[in-house]
Amino acid sequence: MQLTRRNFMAGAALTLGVPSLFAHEAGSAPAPFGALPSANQLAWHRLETYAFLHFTVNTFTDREWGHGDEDPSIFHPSDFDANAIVEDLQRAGMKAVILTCKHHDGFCLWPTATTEHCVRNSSWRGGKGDVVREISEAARRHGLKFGVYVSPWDRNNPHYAQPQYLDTYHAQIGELLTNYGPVFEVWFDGANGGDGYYGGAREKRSIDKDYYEWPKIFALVRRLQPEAVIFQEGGDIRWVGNEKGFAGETCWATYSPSTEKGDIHASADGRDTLTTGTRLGERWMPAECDVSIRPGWFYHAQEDAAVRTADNLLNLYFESVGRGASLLLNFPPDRRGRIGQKDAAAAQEFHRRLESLFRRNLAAEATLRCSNVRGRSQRYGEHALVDGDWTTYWATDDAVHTPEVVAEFHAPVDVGVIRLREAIALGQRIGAIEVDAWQQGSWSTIGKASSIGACRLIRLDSPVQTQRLRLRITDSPVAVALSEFGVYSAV
Ligand code: FUL
Repeated sequence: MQLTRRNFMAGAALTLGVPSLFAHEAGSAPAPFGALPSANQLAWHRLETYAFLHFTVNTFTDREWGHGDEDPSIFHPSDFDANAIVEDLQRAGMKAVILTCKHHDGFCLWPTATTEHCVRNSSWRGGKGDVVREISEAARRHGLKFGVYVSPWDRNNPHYAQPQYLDTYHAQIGELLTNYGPVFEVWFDGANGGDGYYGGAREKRSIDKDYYEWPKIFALVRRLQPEAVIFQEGGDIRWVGNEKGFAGETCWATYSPSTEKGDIHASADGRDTLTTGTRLGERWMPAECDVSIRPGWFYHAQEDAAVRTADNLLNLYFESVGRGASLLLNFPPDRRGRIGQKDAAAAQEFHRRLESLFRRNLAAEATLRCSNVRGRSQRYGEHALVDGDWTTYWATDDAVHTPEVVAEFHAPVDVGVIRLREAIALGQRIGAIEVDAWQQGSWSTIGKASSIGACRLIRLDSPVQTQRLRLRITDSPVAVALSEFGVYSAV
């Protein structure tokens, strides 16, 4: 007899007998486990892919880090068009955009009251332009969220490394978080290289880690933009430990900030705990993978031939979003103030391929059988695994930690990618899973993973043809709460 979802539930009720030992659990959700995400972090998890825009005087000097002595008049994009930029990002599937409102050189892309080193003194639009306004408004018009990057290190300011600079810096943050509408993320860079122009002093200045008064800055962000997440040590989102676009194969959203003092951003690559997170860590602090579509963060004509391909971007996606982190993909506008055609085309093709991959969840057309359903309640049944809703989930009874789900397809299917999402509002519960395919009369394991969290993608080296797939939770300290079981054909 073919089991349908409905008669499986009836069957389960019969075999388990009534009343169940766990009848009291029928209506109650599993208790939350470990560190939990805030509402801001939950909203942030939904974005998955969003863009960085690195744009400033460096675009015109061909540098990555401006010294701080640039003449503001050199900022002169010939054809700046915020709508065109945001439309390119939208076609690339980007859900938000973070603009470098001030990079290390100190030049402000908005007409700030805090310094003359800003767009007001540029030749662009006769000094009347405001890049922050135009990008933030274009983003809102196109349904993308807007975020700000505002570098703590300022190689232009004469008072940098002295207490006086802090008033300026905090006021700059205040302006950006007051005058440009809702901000979803505030990005505080950790780079502090030392030497700079500093109002003509041209010397090396160093600071200690408490210099910026982070508690004061965090309080300012919380007051002015209560829905924003903060990217910075001790904030809401952690750096993934490299700028190559990958999270660890195991990457927990939970993290125990290191007791080690110093600048976590100072190392270029592979800071292990940042990359993998901490199982059962004390805070929910998921990883963000910042990476550029070109070798540099800013536009350099000589890198026109080195734009990532759609294939390469897909790999980044599987190694970031597919491991529970986010992909913050940088697009450097060129001297026109536009995203290059090659960059836009590669990113658009990347998005098109992702859309076609995830268009059809084969598991939604299969008959699903779960080995256990919490309190045998319809509410926690297998249908929640395929309804596309992140808030509903299949859950097990408290005593059941290693359940399984079998998907029976109506005809053989080619399985290329599997997507799992935990109901993360209840914490990161699952420790490990395995996936088996029914082949020639027995089960063979085709995939394994450790951390699941908001998203885990298992990409098979080559598609596996099968009519029956089994997901086994092999390690969980508590009842399972899984929101999605997605089965997709290859990209
Ligand atoms: C780094 C900076 O030094 C780079 O210039 C860039 O802004 C990158 C996103 O962060 O720390």
